[in-house]
Amino acid sequence: MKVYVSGKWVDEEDAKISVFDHGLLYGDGVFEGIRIYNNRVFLLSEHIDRLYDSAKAIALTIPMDKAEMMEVVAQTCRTNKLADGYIRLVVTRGKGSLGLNPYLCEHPEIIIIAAKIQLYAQDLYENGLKIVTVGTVRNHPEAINPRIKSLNYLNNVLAKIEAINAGCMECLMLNHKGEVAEASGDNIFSIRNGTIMTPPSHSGALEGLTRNKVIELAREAGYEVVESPMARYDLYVADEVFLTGTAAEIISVVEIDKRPIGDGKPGSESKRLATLYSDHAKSNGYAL
Ligand code: PXG
Repeated sequence: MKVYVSGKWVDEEDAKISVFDHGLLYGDGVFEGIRIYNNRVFLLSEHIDRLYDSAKAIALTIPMDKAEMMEVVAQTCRTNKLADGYIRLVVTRGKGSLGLNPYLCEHPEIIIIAAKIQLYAQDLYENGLKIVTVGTVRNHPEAINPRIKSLNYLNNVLAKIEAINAGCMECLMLNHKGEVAEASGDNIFSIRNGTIMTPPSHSGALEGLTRNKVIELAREAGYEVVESPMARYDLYVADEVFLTGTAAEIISVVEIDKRPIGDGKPGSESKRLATLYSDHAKSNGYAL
C-alpha cells in the first residue's frame, strides 16, 4: 500500500513523520474519514470543506488548496487501485519544539491513507447494537468544540473504553447539559410514529456528513425530520434508534441502558433508510 505523506507517495513502512510533530505530542491536528464506493469518493467536497473548517477553527493553515487536496485524495485511491474502501486524511500541526506553541511548527504534514475498513461485525448490522450511556461527557463547546474533527479524540476514546467495559461496542454520550449528543464516533437518530429526530449540531455532536445525507434522503422520501435537543427519554420510548457515520454507515440500536428499543429488533424504517443511503452512495461521488 502506498501512503501519501506531504507531497510523496511512499511504501507503508516508509510512511513516517517526526516524533516532534505536535499531532503526536498534543493531538494537534485535524482529520477526516472518507468512503470510496464503486470507484467514486463519496461526499468528497463536503469532507474537504469540513477538514478546512476544522483547520480554520484551530488556526491551522493547510498548505494546499481544496481542489488540489481533492485531487491528491483521488490520486491516492488510484495509486492503490482502490475501488471500495476508506480514506483517512490527516493534517498535523507539524514538527515543532517541546512546548505547546503551535506557531513554532512551520510545516503541517498531510497524510492520506487509503485502505479497507469494517467497523462492526456483520451480525451487528443484522441484529443491532446494544449501547449504554457513559459518564464521559461530550466536550463543552467552548473547550474543543465537537464540530471540530480534531486529532484529539481522547475524550471519545474514554467514552469508548467505558462502553467496552460495560460489554457494549458503542455508547451514548450526553452534552454538559445532560442532553443527548451522539455516540463516541457516530451520530444518533430516533424514529417515533414515523417522525425522525436527531439532536442539532449545537447539542454537542459532530455535524456528520452521513447524518446530513440521511436527513436529506429521508426528507426526499417524505419523512418529517426534526433537529431538536433530545433527552434520553426520547430515545428510550422511540420505535427505532439508529447510528450514522462514514465508517459505520447506518446501524440499528436495539437496546439502550437495558431498555429494549421498540420490539428489540432492528426496525423496518431504519432498514429502509439504510437501503436509500447505500443506493445513493453507490452511484454518487467524485469519479476516480
Ligand atoms: N461523530 C463523531 C464524533 C465522529 O468522529 C461521526 C460522528 C460521523 O460523522 P460522518 O461525517 O462520518 O458521518 C464521526 C465520524 C475513524 C473514525 O477511525 C472516524 C469517525 C469516528 C470514528 C472513527 O476513521 N468519524
